[in-house]
Amino acid sequence: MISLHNEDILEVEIKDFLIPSERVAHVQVSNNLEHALLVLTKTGYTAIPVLDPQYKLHGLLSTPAILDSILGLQRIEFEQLENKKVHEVMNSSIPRLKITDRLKKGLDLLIDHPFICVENEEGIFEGILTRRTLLKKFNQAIHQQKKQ
Ligand code: 2BA
Repeated sequence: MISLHNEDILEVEIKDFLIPSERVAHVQVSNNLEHALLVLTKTGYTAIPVLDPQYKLHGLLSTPAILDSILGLQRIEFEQLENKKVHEVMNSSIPRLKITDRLKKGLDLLIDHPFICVENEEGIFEGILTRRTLLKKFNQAIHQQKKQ
């Protein structure tokens, strides 16, 4: 169990733990699904953020959602990929964090999601908070506490 000493960590602002937007793979709302599948496959990630040209966050796109959208009765209809757009398939009801939110809120959301998108007050995408980053932080804190 994480002791009370670690309560301080939970109050830290998440901005210190972000993967910044310039290092996050993303797709644009108006991209076609062929391009999106290429980005997802090349980066190796299961799901990535969907942004517009002003970097506003619109949702998330995953490989399963793309494949489901081109599933015909008998087969996967890959020829549909170039005609369909990202905004038709993305999930737009996603949890979001503000850059000023505390790690505690991130922890709550990361129980059910592998990563959470972080935006500023204007809804501009700032980066993501991942389970990996959070677990690393807790691991460090627990080891530090053991040494004391
Ligand atoms: P997934 O793609 O399902 O990846 C699950 C975990 O597998 C990742 O956990 C990471 O530990 C590892 N992993 C997958 N692809 C990787 C790669 N290309 N390089 C290094 N490690 C990789 P987290 O790091 O906690 O990430 C959680 C989720 O956040 C990922 O789920 C992905 O959907 C998203 N994500 C993470 N970093 C991203 C980035 N730079 N750009 C876009 N999306 C990212």
